[in-house]
Amino acid sequence: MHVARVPEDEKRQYRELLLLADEQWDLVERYLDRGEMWVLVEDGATLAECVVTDEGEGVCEVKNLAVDPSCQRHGLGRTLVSHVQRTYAGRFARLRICTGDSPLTVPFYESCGLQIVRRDPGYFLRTYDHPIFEAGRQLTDLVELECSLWPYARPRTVITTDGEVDDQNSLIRALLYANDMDIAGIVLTSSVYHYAGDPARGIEPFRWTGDTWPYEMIDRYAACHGCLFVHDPRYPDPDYLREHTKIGNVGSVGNMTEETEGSRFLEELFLDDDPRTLYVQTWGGTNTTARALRSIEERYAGMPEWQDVYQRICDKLVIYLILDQDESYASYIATRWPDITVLNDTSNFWHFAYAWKLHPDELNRTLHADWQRKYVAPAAGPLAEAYALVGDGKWLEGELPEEQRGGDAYLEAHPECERYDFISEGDSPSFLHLVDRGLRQLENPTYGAWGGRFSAGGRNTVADWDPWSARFEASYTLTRWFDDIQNDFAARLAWCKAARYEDANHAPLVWVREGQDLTAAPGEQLTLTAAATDPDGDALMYLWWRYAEADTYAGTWRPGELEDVTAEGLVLDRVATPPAGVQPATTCVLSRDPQLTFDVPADARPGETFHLVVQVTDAGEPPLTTYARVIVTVA
Ligand SMILES: [Ca+2]
Ligand SMILES: [Ca+2]
Repeated sequence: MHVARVPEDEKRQYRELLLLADEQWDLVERYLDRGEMWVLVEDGATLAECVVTDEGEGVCEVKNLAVDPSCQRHGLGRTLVSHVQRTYAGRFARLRICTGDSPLTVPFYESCGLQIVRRDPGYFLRTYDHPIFEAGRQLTDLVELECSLWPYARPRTVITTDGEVDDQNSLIRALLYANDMDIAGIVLTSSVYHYAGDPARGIEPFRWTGDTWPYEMIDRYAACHGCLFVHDPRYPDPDYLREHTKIGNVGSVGNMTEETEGSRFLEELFLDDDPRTLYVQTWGGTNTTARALRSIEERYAGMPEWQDVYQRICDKLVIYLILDQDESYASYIATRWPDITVLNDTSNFWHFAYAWKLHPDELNRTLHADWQRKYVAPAAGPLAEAYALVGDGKWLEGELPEEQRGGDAYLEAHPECERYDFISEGDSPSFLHLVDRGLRQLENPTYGAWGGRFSAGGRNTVADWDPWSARFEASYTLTRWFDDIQNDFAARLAWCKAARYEDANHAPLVWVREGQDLTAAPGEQLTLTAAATDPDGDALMYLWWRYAEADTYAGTWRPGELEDVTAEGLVLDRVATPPAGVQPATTCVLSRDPQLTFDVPADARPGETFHLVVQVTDAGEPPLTTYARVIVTVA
């Protein structure tokens, strides 16, 4: 089952379905040509359709939504509404749906997140030339519902990268998520680990892998784009990505003395009038970002508009740091732009990087050679072919001999490694944080999701209970998701070669009938009902659990100060072990059914929260998981 756009000259082939939603053809004709039409297709049969129009002033409207009578009440209408919300979020601010005042449709649209904003009494009597009946009742009033599309907008982001082997792997994965993020650009930068050299200053290159590799990765993406587009029409055009890939300050560590193509590009992005948050992913040094900010400061400081420019940029940027890879953050950004929000991953990333082997097989099995060979084999397409694995024979131009993890010499020197083991994607948490699979982390990074969980101050100094090591670990806020993250990656690699939608797996769509922001009194019993559809019709497995570490309920023990785990002068993790006899607040499974009853503890205090997550995993290959998080606030 998939959603497809109907070509302009084929819209009238769906007359029967269109009339199901709007039974007077001359009224359908009023909007059909100016609308975009979408259909839900399974095995060549059209099961549902909708038409979306541009109503001006940032509003789009679903004018006509019909589900074939043979398959109503199976979540197909919801799939289409969800598709419209995600697809139009970047272009419109609000979604409007007008419908008859019917007990069938109004509660349905309300459960899709829309709210009644207006009623038009007598509309159906005035507009149609015959009485319209629905659910055995004659329709008289029109009900207008709306929702903001901002929550559905794809996060806007720019990637800055220093070109290490694991950056190259991260870019492959990032390109496979180019449908779920709005990638504003890719900028090459230097770091303490990698720089291109600067002959004028007598600086030799160090571990520099060149400046053509991002373009080569985009060429590979281009070779897959036709297939990827079948699986999600939001994958951007490869030419767009090429044009938005720039070379920044790469000559030396922390260099921000001169403007470059990359710094000028970032400067324009920071100053543009797109009101969305711009996530600046920092896979290397912050120096090109810092140069862009300095150029803005030099241009505006001392001018009347400076305070406005400063505030606008501080409100707009979120800099996601993977380690501090040069001095420019501390010496310039933190001092001159202290109000910019920073998400600072100072240690968790190591565990999706070179430290992944510290964990037991139960946790990291999807990083082992046998899993990689199965899903990331070169046969999986042009992007998988470029993905670097231990001992795979790849040689990275410019990199040091001892860092050539693709070579046999590396395997000999590292007997703990197996050929085709995962190498690293240490920078990927910076965009895994942006992948919204229902965990709501973009509302608040303390909630935790695929990019890990952060303190209120934006640092990875909070910990989750790791059942394998029986202690709280900051890294477990990231490693707990490994299987879901990796299976999702494998499915997208399969999309690269699957020319037909039905030839690959797609994740389920999940919602909770009672809503996702609930209030309850101490001692109250809540009943929650999860529902889901799978685009492939796969069987679904439900699991409700309480993400206790993300709660604010004070009734159970959680760690305060964490202890640093260090190796070779680097902080690898932050951990805590509860005192003997203390029962820590940890994740616990609550139900394996779609329905959950949850008793709010009697000692819960007003304002405290409970995070209840339902995860739904399909029976596809590889199995894919989507979540819905319900936050219960104590009244
Ligand atoms: Ca890097
Ligand atoms: Ca599926």
